[in-house]
Amino acid sequence: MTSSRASRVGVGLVMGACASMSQAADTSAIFSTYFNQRADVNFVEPYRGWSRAGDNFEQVVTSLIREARSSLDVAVMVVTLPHVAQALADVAQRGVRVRVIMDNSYRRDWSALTPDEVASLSAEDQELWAEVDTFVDADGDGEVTEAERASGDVAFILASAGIPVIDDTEDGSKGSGLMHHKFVVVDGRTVLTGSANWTHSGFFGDIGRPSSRGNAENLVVVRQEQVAQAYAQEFALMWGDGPGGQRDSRFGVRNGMRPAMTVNTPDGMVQLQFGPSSATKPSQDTTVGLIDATLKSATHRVDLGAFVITDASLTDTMGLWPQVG
Ligand SMILES: [Ca+2]
Ligand SMILES: [Ca+2]
Repeated sequence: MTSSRASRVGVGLVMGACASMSQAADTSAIFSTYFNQRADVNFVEPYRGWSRAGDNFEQVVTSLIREARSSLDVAVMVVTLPHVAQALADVAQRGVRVRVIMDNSYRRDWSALTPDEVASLSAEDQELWAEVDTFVDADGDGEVTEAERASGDVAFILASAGIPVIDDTEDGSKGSGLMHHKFVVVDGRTVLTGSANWTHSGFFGDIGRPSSRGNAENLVVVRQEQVAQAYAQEFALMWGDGPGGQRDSRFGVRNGMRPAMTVNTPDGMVQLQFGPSSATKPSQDTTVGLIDATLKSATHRVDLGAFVITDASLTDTMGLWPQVG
């Protein structure tokens, strides 16, 4: 599955430090980075059982989830991986407060769709349905049993564990289809973020396509309370009072302007900012402005990996580079 919606909402996390590179969780490092396409480490994919190069994102995510002692705030556009849901259920069952926010377009009872409903989905959604179906109808007989849902259906596993889940209709709207975050805050002290949705196609590749190893994606873990708290505050704006109750959840531009913040750590500096911003705000105050200022601060080299770059001010900035050398 491609990420055609990847550019709609910007979250800028610009790291000034050289992050550590390790497969195993290094709980002493402030910054840890992971890449599912890196060539220098190998792992066995948990669902297809294939040995391959890259970091095992699911292991990174579930290990971090299992570290939680008090709270887990998960804001991820789409989650389909049963092992992740099971890890969330396990920590909830030992008393950790787990809260989950997803995008309304992807928070569906996928396994309950009729063949006609599946046929009417977009091609992108059909791929996602097929992924969920592979997990949920584990024996592939076309019938979904209660036992199959209990082991393979994320929505069912979270609901069974009593984990509250909201999406961006919780503000009383029809939903924006733009809850594009992929982060989890652990105990208010550690945050994992990155480019990948928590799906098989995001972490490992399209499950039914043997040649697929997935889009090139990254995860970043930051063990620094100020950074984690910035994400916790973003979560709190979206969560409001949670499911039902008041309509005090806020999404997208209704979150108001959150300025860029800078955090200095012993291992380097982090600048971060949450989008989107209202179109009436000056560009330099937005995530685009933060990225642009970071690009302009380069003196001799920029290594840039992006799925798509459409913003004219950023391409203008890069267009100047050949002239400045
Ligand atoms: Ca079945
Ligand atoms: Ca509410």
